[in-house]
Amino acid sequence: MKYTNKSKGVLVCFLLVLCAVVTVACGKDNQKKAGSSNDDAGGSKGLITVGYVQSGTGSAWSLANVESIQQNCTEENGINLIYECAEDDFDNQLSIVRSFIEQKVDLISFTPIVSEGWDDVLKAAKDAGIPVIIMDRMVETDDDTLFECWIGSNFLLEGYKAADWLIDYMKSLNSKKDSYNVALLQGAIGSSAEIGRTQGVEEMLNTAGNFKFVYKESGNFNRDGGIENMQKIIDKKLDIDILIAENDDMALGAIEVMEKNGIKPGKDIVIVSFDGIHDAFEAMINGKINCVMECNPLTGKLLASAVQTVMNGDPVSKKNYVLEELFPADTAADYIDNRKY
Ligand code: GYE
Repeated sequence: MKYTNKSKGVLVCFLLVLCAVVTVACGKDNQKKAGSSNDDAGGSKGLITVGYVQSGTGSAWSLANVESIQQNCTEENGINLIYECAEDDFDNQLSIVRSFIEQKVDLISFTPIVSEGWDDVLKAAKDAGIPVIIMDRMVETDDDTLFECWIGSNFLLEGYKAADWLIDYMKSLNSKKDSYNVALLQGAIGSSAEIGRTQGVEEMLNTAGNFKFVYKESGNFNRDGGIENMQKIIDKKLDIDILIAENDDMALGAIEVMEKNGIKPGKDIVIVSFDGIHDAFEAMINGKINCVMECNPLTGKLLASAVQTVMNGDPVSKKNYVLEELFPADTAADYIDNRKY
């Protein structure tokens, strides 16, 4: 069918680009210690002082991400990590980055809460001679000399893959309906994770033609957001066939509300979500989520390695995508025991 071929073509192109990028990813596993640490920031042991600010910790994914960064950016690996969390407040995040500049850390890293609005602070870091590594979400800037590299997920591809699975799955149900009502729970608006997933899902389902978005709101990537939005969907008496949640926490919140209202998640409403946290795998095994598109938070080792590469002055590829898989519910039991988050 026309839409399927077109959509799959886009998907294949992205997969090829992804493979190419991953093969050159993220420098070497460099064990050399860079001796140029900055004493003002407390790096007196010859360690590289890295100021890292996480966006927030409202999702199980972010907690796993923080843990991975803290476990890998260690003194043993030559790094003195100054960890901060911006609690999902963009102004707060900007001022934390500025304070890293004032402290004269050796390198700054952060997960941008939103993608726009970073140029000034990145210019200030550049003027101060402090290299920047961006993690997970991406910044929107015309000047990519403002940061050394980025390590994260291909959110657009995640959206395509999830929607591609959904199109095939809905076909396999052989329902008599000729159109499906979709509710989309977006992540934090303006974050590249939200922008990419929303675009991927919308593009592909709109091209398919038999999916209608009847509800589209942000649930801010957290459980309460899932609860509140599902309650609104019920209050508005929207008859939805499909819920797409841009992370598992929102899906799990929505599931709670469905169950309280006698709706069977995964059956009365098909549910697709993103991340792949342990609770989502359990929900898949219990038939409550139909498919999860993984987003890999275990990027701490890549960050530690990239820090060394950058501080050694070695070349590093600009964009480094992590590998991630799609898990339809019937595969969950095979993988749950090996999930690391
Ligand atoms: O999907 C979500 C988190 O930026 C990829 O942020 C990340 C997203 C992740 O809070 O759970």
